[in-house]
Amino acid sequence: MKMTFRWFGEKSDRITLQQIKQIPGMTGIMGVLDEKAAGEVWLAEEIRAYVENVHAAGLECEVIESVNVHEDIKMGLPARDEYIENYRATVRNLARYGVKVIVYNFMPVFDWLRTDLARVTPEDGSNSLYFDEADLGRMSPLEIVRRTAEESNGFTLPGWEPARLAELERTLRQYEGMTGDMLRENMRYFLDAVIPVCEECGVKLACHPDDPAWPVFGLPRIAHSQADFERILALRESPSNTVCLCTGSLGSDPENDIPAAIRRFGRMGRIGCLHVRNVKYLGTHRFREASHLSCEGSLDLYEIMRAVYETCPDAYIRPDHGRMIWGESGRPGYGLYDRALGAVYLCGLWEAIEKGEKR
Ligand SMILES: [Mn+2]
Repeated sequence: MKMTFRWFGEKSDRITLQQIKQIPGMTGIMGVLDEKAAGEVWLAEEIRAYVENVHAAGLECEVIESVNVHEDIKMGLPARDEYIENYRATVRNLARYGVKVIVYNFMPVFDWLRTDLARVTPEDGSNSLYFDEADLGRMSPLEIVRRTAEESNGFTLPGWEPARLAELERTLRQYEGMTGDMLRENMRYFLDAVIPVCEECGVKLACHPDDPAWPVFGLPRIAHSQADFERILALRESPSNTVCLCTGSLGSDPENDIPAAIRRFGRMGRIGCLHVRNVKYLGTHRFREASHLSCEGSLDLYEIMRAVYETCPDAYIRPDHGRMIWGESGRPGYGLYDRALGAVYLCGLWEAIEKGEKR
């Protein structure tokens, strides 16, 4: 297991590489070039500068996240071929600088969605990301984008800066009538073009689940259950076509058995990396993000780490979203303190599992 930490880069992350390096057990980052728009080529020079910076801090940079898929690819529009060509170029450039896993998602229009980015937990005064389908039902897509921008300390929903709201309406209209099967065929087209390049470069492409794990605003979504991922992996049989197993995203639906999904895809050799965090169920389609500890959420983190240990022990892992504690403010879900606590807890579980096994 390689413990890593998400880092957004010097320009858009207040957390420094040195702070990350000081977290016990930390070996590397899961990086992102935050200023790149979907569809743009990540240039070799930009990647080199980023990776060298990470290496200089004594950390590895073998996983890159959010190489976002342009909406035209998901919609199957004629311009997709040009964007796919750009994606292939980005994969080659990342591989040149030692990147082994690239995380993407295939969610139409929205990346993750929450109805409250700073829901206070009355018991201890911390706050965390929260979702309630009933609240979402009262909001239009435009409203939720606007609210997210207002509540997120200057950060916006990925790709939806307030300046692009007019475009959002147009994009939503373009998805009208698209079914899951149609979206899956567009994904197949994308994978058929990109996976061969990944194979050539020794890179794993890892699909992140829908978050939350069900369709929103009537948009099709095809990556929120074990059965969905069986289909995604079957779209192109290749060790490069993998899952980014995000326990909190898949786990937002209590129907998903997370340890079972890890064991299944781990045994297949098809887990590119994992995001590990906990969620607390508060009702139907209603949850908040809890601390990482099993006793504070609804997921069994011990069983999750056991499943990793048993089936994909060399996987890259990062603590996923944390709460805001100790007066910290910053990018919702991505503060320093609670994620650091999460990382150390996961390392502790790992040590206990490993030593227990060797006894
Ligand atoms: Mn995740």
